[in-house]
Amino acid sequence: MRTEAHRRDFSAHPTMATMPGEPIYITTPIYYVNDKPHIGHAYSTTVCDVYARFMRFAGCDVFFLTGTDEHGIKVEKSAKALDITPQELADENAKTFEDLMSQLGFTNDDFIRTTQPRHVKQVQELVKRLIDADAVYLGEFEGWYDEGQEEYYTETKAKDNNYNSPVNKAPLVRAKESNYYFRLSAFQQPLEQLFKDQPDFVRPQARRNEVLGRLREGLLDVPISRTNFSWGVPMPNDPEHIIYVWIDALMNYVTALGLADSDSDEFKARSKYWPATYHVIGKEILWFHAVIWPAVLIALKLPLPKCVYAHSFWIREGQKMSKTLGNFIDLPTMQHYIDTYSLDMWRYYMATQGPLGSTDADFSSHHFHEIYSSDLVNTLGNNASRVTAMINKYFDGKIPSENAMQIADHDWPAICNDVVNTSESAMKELDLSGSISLAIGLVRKIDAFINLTEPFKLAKDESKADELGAILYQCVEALRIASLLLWPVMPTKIEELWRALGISIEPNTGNLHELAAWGGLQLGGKVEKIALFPRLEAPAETQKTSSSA
Ligand code: ME8
Repeated sequence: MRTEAHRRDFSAHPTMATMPGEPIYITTPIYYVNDKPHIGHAYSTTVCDVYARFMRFAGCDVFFLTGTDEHGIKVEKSAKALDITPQELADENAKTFEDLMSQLGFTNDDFIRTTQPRHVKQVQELVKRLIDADAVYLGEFEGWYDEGQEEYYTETKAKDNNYNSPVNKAPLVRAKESNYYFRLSAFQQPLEQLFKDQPDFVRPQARRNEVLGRLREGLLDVPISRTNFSWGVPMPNDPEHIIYVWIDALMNYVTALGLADSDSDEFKARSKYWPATYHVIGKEILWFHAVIWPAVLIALKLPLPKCVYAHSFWIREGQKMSKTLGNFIDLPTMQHYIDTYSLDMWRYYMATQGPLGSTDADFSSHHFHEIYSSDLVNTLGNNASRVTAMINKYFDGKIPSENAMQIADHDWPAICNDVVNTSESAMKELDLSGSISLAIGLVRKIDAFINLTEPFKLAKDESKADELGAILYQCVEALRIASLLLWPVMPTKIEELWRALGISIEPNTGNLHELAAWGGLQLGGKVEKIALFPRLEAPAETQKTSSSA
């Protein structure tokens, strides 16, 4: 038997893994506008979105940034081929990325474009500060130049091609160029120190080890300007020189906060978010984020991000996705999955099955269908439908009283409290699948509890009405608490569930802890029967795969 005092105990002392109002800044890479959006872009952004929604719900002050990387020779060339200006090309393609953000229900607080004046102005200011700090100097470079490709080759590559262009076979020329260089070599020691002092600076661990290995080989200065194209930000002191696109792009993380423009409204409202909590990126761009970016920040005397999280890649049906194979999961393919299985299932699959660890993840239609059926249809959907149907059948749809009873040794307030805390801690560490599987695990526990206590049998015996009420109250209340933890990944379906449970919740008010306290559902509240996830036929290729397996 449990008393009222026992119940209040749990609501009064939620363990908090996050501080209320704690500023949190999470960023995605900014995406190149010379490509169309695909699953990779959707993935990194989903990871950030689920985290951002959860942390806002938990009461943190979150800023979530994404955007597009619009300068560089590639954009200039593609635009030329299409006979439009680079700005026109950038505008058109940036729009498809912005559309992606709303299509997939992302809650980014801003969308930065590197062609925006606010960014350009601050990049120039930041580069000026680097020059003033003597971290950038004018140097000379000599090498094998491919005039057709407008590209320098290393001695090895030039030799391998008999000093001819691998593309048009014309002889390579020995060319000299003046470039501005960033003094990366001067930051060897501070970077080594950073990796020592902040062991979680790069995650996961395997990626950190890779960076450390390369760092040990020694750092060379890097050119940060070119004169062979014009689509970019000019050097503040020498406008013939265009700032290398990677330096321009990395700076988006601070220009969006107005850090180099202290008169701007952005600076006033957003400077509190720096340093970033997480830069979420793909593993192929780790060197820029784990070595060049912190060195630039040290030179600028700005605090360093807390963590650069480099996830692995989605591959498709066992094969790497590439332009040559033409097997990218592009927008129309994503849309097909969303139309068939719901946007929430798409997000659930991304968040729970994605390559957040150090190995790649295989996207297969077979696996996608399996996860939908096992986790959403047979677990969450089935549980919500069972519980709401029984409350309708036995209690006229009115939430019964818990009758201060503890059934079958299940201390539900303690169980739920523990799940909420561990799920939140996992999310804080960006362990999305860990956090979500704890919530789904709670739903599985409710199912096991129903199987153990057999309310459908008790319903036949009128003298067991109190016990029946207590069981169903505990089921629906635990389901409500699990649903809070699942909202960040499946907002649409969970809001549907909340409507069926007769509750209205505004997650942006940051009251997760208050809501997660046991006893939130009021006696007599009205519950409607709900079917959240329809059972679907396995797709044709899935049937083939399963029968051949
Ligand atoms: O690199 N699986 O932009 P980009 C998972 N503009 N994620 C993938 C992926 C895959 N198969 N393919 C791509 C750039 N991604 C630069 C970034 S940041 C200052 C500048 C994701 O359009 C992953 O996050 O090529 C990767 O880092 C990003 O898309 C690359 O996007």
